[in-house]
Amino acid sequence: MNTKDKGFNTKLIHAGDFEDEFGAAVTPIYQTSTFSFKNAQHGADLFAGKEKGYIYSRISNPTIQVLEDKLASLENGFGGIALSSGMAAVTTAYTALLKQGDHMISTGAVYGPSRGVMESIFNDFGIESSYVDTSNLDNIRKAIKPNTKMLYIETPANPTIQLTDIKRASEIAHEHNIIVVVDNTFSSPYLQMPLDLGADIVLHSLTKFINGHADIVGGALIVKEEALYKKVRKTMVMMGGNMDPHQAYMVIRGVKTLSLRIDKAQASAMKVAEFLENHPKIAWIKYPGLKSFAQYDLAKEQMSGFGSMISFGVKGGHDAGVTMMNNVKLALLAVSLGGVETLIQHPASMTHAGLSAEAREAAGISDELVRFSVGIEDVEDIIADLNDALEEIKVDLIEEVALN
Ligand code: LCS
Repeated sequence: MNTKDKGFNTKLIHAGDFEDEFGAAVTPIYQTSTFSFKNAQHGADLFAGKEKGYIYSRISNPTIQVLEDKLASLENGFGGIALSSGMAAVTTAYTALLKQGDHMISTGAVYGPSRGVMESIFNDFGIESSYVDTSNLDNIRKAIKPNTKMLYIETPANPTIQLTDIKRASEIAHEHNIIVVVDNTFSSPYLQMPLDLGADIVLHSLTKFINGHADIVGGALIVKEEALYKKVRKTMVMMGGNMDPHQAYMVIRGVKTLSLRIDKAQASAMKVAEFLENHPKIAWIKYPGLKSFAQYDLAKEQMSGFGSMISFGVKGGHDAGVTMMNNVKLALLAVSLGGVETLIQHPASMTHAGLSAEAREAAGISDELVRFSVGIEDVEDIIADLNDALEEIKVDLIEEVALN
């Protein structure tokens, strides 16, 4: 079905579909590594690109292609590239766009390993990096060097929920021919469309909102223009970070309910955020939908909804936060996010433990920060769970910290 002029929800269900010879309503899983050629000439023509078709599943596969075409349609890009994980998407983007002697600028508060792999592996290959607070556009301007080739933005950032102005940051980068990559994992295309705002590439950990059911790991890159798409795709094929057909089937299944899940989760997140903001044991909270959120206006400008990720600090600091996490019963104490289950975790000791204490501090990832991913359970139960866990924090613990 051609969904080019159709609405977002129609694209979620039908974009990328092909007509199955048996009329299957759901994309079949082509669980095959290789595809036979009709004859030697056919094989040669496929390799030479003279004919379209499938050769080998690291290069492309019908099930994976449905997902890639669907994601490209949802993000308004020329083409999608599905990968085995979000980190495979990150490292493929770095490898495709940067070579020895190049420099990249990135949001300081990115997902820990997106920064860790740059600083522990790519820097050793002679690629320079500057991690700055990209929420202040002046920091981007100041960090640009003659050899800067990539601006890598994560917005909202994991786990600080800090935003970067995609449109204006892209304008600055493009004045210097710098390619802009936006990690859109926290919003998904339902809430934020980076390519329409000026970015060149969108990155996803599909593990999160897009698949939404905490049952696979996957990643994707969606590229706006054909020439850059071909370059990145070639890198994926050579590096071998491809997705598997069964994994693609699971994501195609999960993404169909993206808007329903996000509508429900973000409505609950607003209520959870209001509850936490008014709770006497909460020291601070960051949620883009709260009027108290420093970048509320930017959130309204570049996002069509505020999402379901919240970060907060408990009075009494790290120890009080640990007491709370040890006492939730409904929320799972687990990393990852964006699934139907509510999750809680502690970035400084978990997702961002690989960063140095200085890098965490500079990025605003304090030891007391607790990250909360609101699921689609009944919001009254989510709030009651938080309330009960906060009850377990004894007031003298809070006072003790205040005295120190
Ligand atoms: N980008 C963002 C914003 C992420 O949150 C993650 C994973 C990745 C990329 C990497 O994707 P993966 O390879 O895991 O599919 N974030 C995680 C987190 O916050 N907890 O566990 C994983």
